[in-house]
Amino acid sequence: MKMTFRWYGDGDPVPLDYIRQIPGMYGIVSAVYDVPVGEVWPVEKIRTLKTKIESHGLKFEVIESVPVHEDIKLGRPTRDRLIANYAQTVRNLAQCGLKVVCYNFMPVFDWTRTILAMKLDDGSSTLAFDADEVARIDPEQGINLPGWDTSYKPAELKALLAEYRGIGEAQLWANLEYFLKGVIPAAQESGIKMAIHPDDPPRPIFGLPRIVKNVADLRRLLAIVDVPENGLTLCAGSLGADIGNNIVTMVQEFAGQGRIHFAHIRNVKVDEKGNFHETAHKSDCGSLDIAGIVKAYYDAGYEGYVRPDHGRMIWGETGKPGYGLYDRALGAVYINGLWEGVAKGEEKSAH
Ligand code: DNO
Repeated sequence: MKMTFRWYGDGDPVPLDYIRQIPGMYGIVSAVYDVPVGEVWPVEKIRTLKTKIESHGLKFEVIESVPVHEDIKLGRPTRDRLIANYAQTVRNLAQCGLKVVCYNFMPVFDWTRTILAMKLDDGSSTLAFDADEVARIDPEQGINLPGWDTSYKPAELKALLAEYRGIGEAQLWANLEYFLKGVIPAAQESGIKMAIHPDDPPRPIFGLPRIVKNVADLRRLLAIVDVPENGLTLCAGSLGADIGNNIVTMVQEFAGQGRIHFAHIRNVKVDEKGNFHETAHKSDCGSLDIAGIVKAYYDAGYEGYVRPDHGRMIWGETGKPGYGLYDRALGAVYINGLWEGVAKGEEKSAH
């Protein structure tokens, strides 16, 4: 297991030098942020980013994310050019020594929360999702949630939502298949592992189809192109927001098959109605068995990348919601501790 930390580039308030001081930190997960979605990431830009990260004593082997253009998800005629660009970006990343590309196939919007700073009893604040609040929103009237992509004008958003309603899950699957068949060969040739991130939360919202949300979806995805380069970012917190998802058995199955290339580990407190909030990583802070998840990775002989996922805001820190330094650093150290505990336990029982 290689421990990594997400960093948003020069605008990130968390300095690389601080990340380096987290014990056991191997590398940075980042992206080129100033190339428009759908265009090729130039080799020079990737190199500049890599040189910068490495000059701080950290490796740069994982991209999160190369975004998938909406036209690809919608299956519009422009998709062939966009998929060819994506494949070229994959080759350029390989040329610069990158190993894993995380991406998602969520229509219109990435992760969704209704509040970015819910107060917890201990005075920390965290990201949360209130299912009733989402149900009350009429997307036709515009969506105004924290973190929501405001680049869409209300009329544009309305048209896009209507287009996706026409598409539904079956066509979205077909469009994902078309994308994978275009991109995975480039990944195979160049030695990149593609790692899809599941939907967050793992259920349809605002009438938008969502297709990467449970074990059946993950199996279906992997079967489309059944090679190791077509793999997963197994995000415990995203999938864990559905109490029907058992993350430990998912790790056992998919890490066992060598199909998880990137592990996102975080905890969430979930109720039956689908409301949830993010918690500290420690197992008893939330609903997920983080110790069991880490052990499952260990038992599967997992050698891929892992990162602590969102953290709460603690100790007066302000910054990008979910992506402060302190609580994520605690998460990284906790995960490393769990790993070492399992490893040492195994050594002992072997003697
Ligand atoms: C949220 C992240 C996601 C993730 C993308 C991957 O904090 O886990 O935004 O980076 O879905 O494409």
